[in-house]
Amino acid sequence: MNHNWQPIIDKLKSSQKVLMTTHVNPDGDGLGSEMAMYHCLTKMGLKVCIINESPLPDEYRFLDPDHIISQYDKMKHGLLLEEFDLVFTFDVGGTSRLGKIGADLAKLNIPTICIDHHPENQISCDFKIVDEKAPATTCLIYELIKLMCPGLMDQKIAEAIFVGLMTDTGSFRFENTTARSFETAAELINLGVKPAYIHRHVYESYTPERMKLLGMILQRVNYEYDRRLAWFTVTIDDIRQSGASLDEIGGFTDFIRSIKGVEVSVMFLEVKPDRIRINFRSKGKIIVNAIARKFGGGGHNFAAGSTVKLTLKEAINQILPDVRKATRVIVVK
Ligand SMILES: [Mn+2]
Repeated sequence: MNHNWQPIIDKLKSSQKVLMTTHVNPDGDGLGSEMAMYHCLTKMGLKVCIINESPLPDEYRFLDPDHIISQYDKMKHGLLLEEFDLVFTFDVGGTSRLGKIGADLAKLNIPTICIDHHPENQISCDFKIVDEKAPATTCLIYELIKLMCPGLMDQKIAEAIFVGLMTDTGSFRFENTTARSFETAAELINLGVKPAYIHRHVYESYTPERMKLLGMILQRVNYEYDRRLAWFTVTIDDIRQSGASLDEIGGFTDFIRSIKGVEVSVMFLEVKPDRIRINFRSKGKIIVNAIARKFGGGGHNFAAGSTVKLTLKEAINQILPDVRKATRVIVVK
């Protein structure tokens, strides 16, 4: 990978107060990018804040023992935004994915750097490094840090980078896993990363409530096209009944995709009676981000999502036909 980092390095060297943010419902890649850059830039002497639209999910708390990451609150942070002379957005393909903080930042004209790996990244900013071949945004951060300040690399930075690489490749299983992914992982392990420790925090810290909800969902997966398409709903009632919380639902769609024969899995999550989050996961034959884009979302070829202002029934009726159409194409083959 050969990216032109120099304009970004120059910009960083003339900045003092940096704000970092990532997409709504942040994942290991967005959060790992933030924490890796946070540690690097604070070591360089910059003042850095991380403010995200959504709360920090439990399984990533270990990355932030000092509570550096805060959740955006317009009353609390609104006026402070003006004080930053540089903004970083990580792992974000479109401004709407930033939530309210994105809308408020857009009014301020602060120089913005965007580092991402989503195809068809549409975000408008002053400096942009987008590489859809990068398995994770943290791999791009790793490249930047190695170039800009290799001496500052340490175990904490390596851990944050590893978290993004591990989660975005589905623990080195997904289509985006390459020889380079393993080479990077090996370098990070040499810097002190303990993969078992990271894996335990991220994947083995589920609450019994989340597992109860997953159990409920598993009993009523809908299969179509000889089980190639699997879709399911998660209602407000299900969440209440299980005692789980909305931010614990990550991973359900990946889990359903893992069923034998399933090529594509789709989740319809009722966030509110008129607000449905849809997740699409594909094993590799069906491209799903085009469908997500049609409904105001986006993502990667085989992992995408969108949120629509519709009822659950309306969302199913409007979106499922497109998934069926895409599935039919591979049935015919
Ligand atoms: Mn990512």
